[in-house]
Amino acid sequence: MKIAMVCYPTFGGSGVVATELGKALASRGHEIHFITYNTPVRLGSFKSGIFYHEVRVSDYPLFDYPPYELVLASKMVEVIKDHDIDILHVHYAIPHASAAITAKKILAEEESDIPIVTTLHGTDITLLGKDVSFEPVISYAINKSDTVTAVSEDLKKETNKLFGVNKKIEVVPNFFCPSHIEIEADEEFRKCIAPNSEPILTHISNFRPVKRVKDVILVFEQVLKQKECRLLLVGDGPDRASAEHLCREKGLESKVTFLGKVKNPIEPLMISDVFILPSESESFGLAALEAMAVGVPVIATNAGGLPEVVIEGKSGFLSDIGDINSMAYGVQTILKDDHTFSEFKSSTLECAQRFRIDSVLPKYLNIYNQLTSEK
Ligand code: GMT
Repeated sequence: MKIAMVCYPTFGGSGVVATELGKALASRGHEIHFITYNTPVRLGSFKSGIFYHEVRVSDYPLFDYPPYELVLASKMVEVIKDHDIDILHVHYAIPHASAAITAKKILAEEESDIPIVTTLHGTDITLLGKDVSFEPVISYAINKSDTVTAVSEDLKKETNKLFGVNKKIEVVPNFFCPSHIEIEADEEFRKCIAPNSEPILTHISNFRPVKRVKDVILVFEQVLKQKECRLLLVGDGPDRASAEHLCREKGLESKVTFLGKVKNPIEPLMISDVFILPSESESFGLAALEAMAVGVPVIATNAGGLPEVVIEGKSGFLSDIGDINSMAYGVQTILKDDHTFSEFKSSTLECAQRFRIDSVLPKYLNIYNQLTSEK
């Protein structure tokens, strides 16, 4: 099958899921055409069956706001026609789904049809979707897509609540690829972060307000009162400066490492003992799943789709948003003694297994097959 995969090329979860899905499909013999404005971060080196088409926006001086969506729609039409694409799979409602609808209409003028699969990832619904200026376009794009998927039951529920959706949304959860976690922990790296073998608490995100990075630091401060440990913060974004400031204010800077953006989050996760994700909203929490996939238990909030990923008492603990004491207690429980810690590690690994790519990929393939047979 020939699939055009449209996504954001950045570190965000939606781009990561789209890229990994495309790579997994290509390794099973499908032809994948990525359409986006930059090489997707997780694309890696050349692989057979993978093509990348760059969307370039003109910097014509008349444009105060470069018309990305229009150029994207044109690129979709061009790629679909030139490569005889069977399915257009767009990740993230804005502007990808709306551009896909434009492309579909253009092709319909030429008596040709392209089935559209739209995957909703979270912030396109829970943050942008709440902005009334986007609402009509998002509703339209969802309703005109041939199939709509959401990455969790919670996101499906939120989408139905916020928009006038006239179709069934299918839940296809995010996944991890076992081949990507087959790396050794870097002991030198671990030693740099925790020279005396202290447990390492880790957080990975885009440091946006929704991630509540300050809560991570407050939880760490609380845990430190009982147990020597280290904090590893991975990623970058608007709240990084204030997080660094908070660490200095609390005198924690010698025990906290800000790593910045990394291409492969598995490397810091391999040296981590507990992962902390205190988000205010999270449709799924891909970072939590990646931690679980390498046996790192997760302390998360009970927001959004997180309870569908993190299983209370098995792969970690869930707390109310902002409940620092409860989250610190969760960390302390996991790190109580070697036996408890290793029990948690193995039950965490077990909980992650249902999100292996081999269980999730057939769900997307069924959707594609159904749409192409209808076509
Ligand atoms: O978390 C972010 O801010 C990035 C965002 C994105 O669009 O890439 O992540 C969303 O999609 C991920 C992949 O499906 C989910 O795992 C994240 O939970 C979701 N983020 C939020 O809902 C805040």
